[in-house]
Amino acid sequence: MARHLVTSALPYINGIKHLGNMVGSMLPADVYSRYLRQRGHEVLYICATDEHGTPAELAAAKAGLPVAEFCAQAHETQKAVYEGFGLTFDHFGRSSSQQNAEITQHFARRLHENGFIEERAIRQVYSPVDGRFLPDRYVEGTCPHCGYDKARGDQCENCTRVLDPTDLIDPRSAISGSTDLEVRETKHLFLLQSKLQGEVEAWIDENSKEWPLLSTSIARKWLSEGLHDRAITRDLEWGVPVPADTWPELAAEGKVFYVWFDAPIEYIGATKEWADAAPDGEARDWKSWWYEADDVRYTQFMAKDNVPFHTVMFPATQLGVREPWTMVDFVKGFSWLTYYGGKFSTSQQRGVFTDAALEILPADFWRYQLVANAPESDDASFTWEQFAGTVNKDLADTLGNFVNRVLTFSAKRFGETVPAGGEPGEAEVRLGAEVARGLAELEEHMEALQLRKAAAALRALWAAGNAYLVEKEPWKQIKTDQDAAALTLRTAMNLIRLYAVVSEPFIPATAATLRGVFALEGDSATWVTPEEAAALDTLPAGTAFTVPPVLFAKISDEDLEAYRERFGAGPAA
Ligand code: B3M
Ligand code: ZN
Repeated sequence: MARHLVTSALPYINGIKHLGNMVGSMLPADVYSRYLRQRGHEVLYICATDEHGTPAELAAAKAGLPVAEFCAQAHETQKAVYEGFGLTFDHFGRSSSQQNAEITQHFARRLHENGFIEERAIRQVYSPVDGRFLPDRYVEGTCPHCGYDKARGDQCENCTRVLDPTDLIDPRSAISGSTDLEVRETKHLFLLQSKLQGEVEAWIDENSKEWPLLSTSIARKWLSEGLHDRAITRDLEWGVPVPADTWPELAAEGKVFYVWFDAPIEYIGATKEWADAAPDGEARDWKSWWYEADDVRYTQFMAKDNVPFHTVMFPATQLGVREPWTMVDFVKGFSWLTYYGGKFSTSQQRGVFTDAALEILPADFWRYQLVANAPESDDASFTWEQFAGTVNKDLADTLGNFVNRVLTFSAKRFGETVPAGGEPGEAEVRLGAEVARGLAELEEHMEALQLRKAAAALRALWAAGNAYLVEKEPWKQIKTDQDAAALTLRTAMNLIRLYAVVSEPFIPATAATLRGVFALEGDSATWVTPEEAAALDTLPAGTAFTVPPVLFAKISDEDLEAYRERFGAGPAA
């Protein structure tokens, strides 16, 4: 048994996320956390809203709310959606917490003491019309690398390169649209990442051996371009204040830390929030997960645009602090999920957003479809046609129909208890061996975090049940040999019980329904070994059961048409 720390990239506070965000961070982290818990590991799954920086200020201004109020509301809204998706965070925190401010300031002081932070005067974009400096996303313009004309001052969405506002061609203010911009001098703190390049490289060499290629290739590319010293403070209202004990002048000017400096530290901050929120009598030791925590295995989940920050910049920060904070062991990066091959776009209302998804269908439909088609090594495209295909074939036919056929037929012929009679023969031994092999495969892919393959292995387990039914034909057996039919149905019910356990990470609500089918003690989702699964005899004859309602309603042609109509389909305009 190990201790597993799991984090998924912190969703920005500025709006409801789309399915692409979900599949590239929180959902796979939840699937993995659930699996680890079922296997008896101690798991701490931490996430939070990322609340600082220009996106938060801009969204608050648009909503006409003070930024603190906007963030408090938007946090609750996002939290409710994630609960709807069945995400089992141990804590869903807020990067604007006091805990994060304290740890962020501590990191900054330590970096300063160790010679990795320096004060520099820099030239920054100033807008006389807006009466303020325009950091990051407050400036928009044309990307100097790829020519995309809506690039933001912090990063180009199109080519993912990190930018400085002064890099943009034809810059304009994101607040007023003013192009009357000047460059003025102001003081900021710089993180001297260039001094840490060698250490980060050595750390990557040593620790990235098992990472997926997507993660290592991005890390290597960044390192090969060289780590540059970066400004880690901003002229904003909202953020973690620069500590006055260390930088009185900057603190007096109201400087705050750059959002990407405090956001990864919030993984730690949120863990402290979790500990501070412990109910009476429950001891939660946040530091045991993060400090001198040699027994902790730490896995991070994120989309590819976040990989540089997690594989290079945050490690540089942690190394520069010169304290034994937990560093990541495995970085699971994801490519993009597209909508009919194009971008999901909030501004153009293209694609499916997580709140709307739950309005039309329960979470398990989405969870399974998204994980089974996750953009793991390449981009993947979401289309309604493919969604309906996966749901109808895998969930409705292969799993749902199997469960209903077996239970309905058995209830009708033998009553609502697992039927006795018959001795397992060659077909059952063969099925057992297949199930054991399939389960071992599922475990292997889960351990390696190959989620598409894991979903395929799960689907193969469901399909094995169907093949067995087709082979044995209990509806024919019953006419000539009651015992033979009873054996077939009892064996099939054992499969259902197995599905109720091994489907849990992917479709937890359905798995819970399936566990509730049989009148067994408690609701054990404890993982089973391939050997136990092969025996197909954990459900004793005589166990009472109930036939559940249809597990997955099929998506009809009319549904499909309605979804296409509501969400738009086809290539981007
Ligand atoms: N909020 C970016 C994003 O939502 C950022 C991730 C922070 S992880 C520490 O894609
Ligand atoms: Zn670009």
